[in-house]
Amino acid sequence: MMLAAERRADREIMKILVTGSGGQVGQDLIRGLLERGHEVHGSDVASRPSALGLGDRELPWHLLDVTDLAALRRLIARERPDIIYHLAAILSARGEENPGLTYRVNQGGVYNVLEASREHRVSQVLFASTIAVFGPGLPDPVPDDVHLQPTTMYGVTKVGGELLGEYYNKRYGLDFRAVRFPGLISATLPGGGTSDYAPLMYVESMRTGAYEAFCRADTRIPMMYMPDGIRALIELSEAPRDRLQRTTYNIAAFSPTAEEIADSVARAVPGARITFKSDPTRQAILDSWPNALDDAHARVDWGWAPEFDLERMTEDLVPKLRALLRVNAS
Ligand code: VAH
Repeated sequence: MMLAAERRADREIMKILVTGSGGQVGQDLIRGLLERGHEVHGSDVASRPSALGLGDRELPWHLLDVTDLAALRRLIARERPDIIYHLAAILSARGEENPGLTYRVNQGGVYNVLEASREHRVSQVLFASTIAVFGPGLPDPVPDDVHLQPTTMYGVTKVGGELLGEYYNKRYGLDFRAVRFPGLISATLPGGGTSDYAPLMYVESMRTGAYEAFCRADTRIPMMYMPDGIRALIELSEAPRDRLQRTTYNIAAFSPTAEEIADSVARAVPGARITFKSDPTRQAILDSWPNALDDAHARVDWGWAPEFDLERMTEDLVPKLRALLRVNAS
């Protein structure tokens, strides 16, 4: 059911609101949605990053604190989006520094988005969940349906978000869809994530020639190149509802050790020196996460398949980062 949408060529053009637009996923998602011809509105507690290179005409921007339900109601009533991508969240490592704020932003924020979407008949809500919903002692690879015992407040709030979304789907018919992201690697730097050692290997090796990773060399978690992550969210949104047997899906790409990532970087960035010095707090979080995911349901229900492995990612990312760092250096 499309509200205020119009059909064009091969897809329906939608009006889309993205929360957490200034974050690592948000900036690349916005570019992907604009490339598909959608009308996109950005929102965040911060102003539009200049790095986006977009003005008000291409990307209207709304200052929004997702913990403020009244403000969210006003924005949705005024803009009438067809779809909301809800990305706003405090990530795992930063979340442990202030669990109370993380609960209010992450858990309160997802409740507010679902409630305002229900009230204003938003036709679909996409939610960025994460492998942080999983705790220790799970099978390898980890399937979709296992006991969820996260060790971080971030993980707890993402389990809550998945369950709330399922409730709003069953109780009110809200079309809620979510993917559990692996650690995402991109040129847009993340902030406060425990998987950040991976993108930082690329950025710091190119910026300074060296990087000391805060994890052991044998640390292995599921990873994904951002273009695959963005395509997964959009393809899940575009999937026919009657194909979907669940509301939340594991998605996987590759599961390298930190040392394997470092070796890939060193082959592409000659002279790069990457070392390892495990930080106990962040290592404990990493060790509680899966080594690998089973994403069979996503592949069967809506045709998910990654396009990048570690080497293809390195080949694509390093030139982009070189250009970006040269621009920022000038
Ligand atoms: C984090 N980048 O590190 C996020 C992600 C799988 C990790 O959810 O918190």
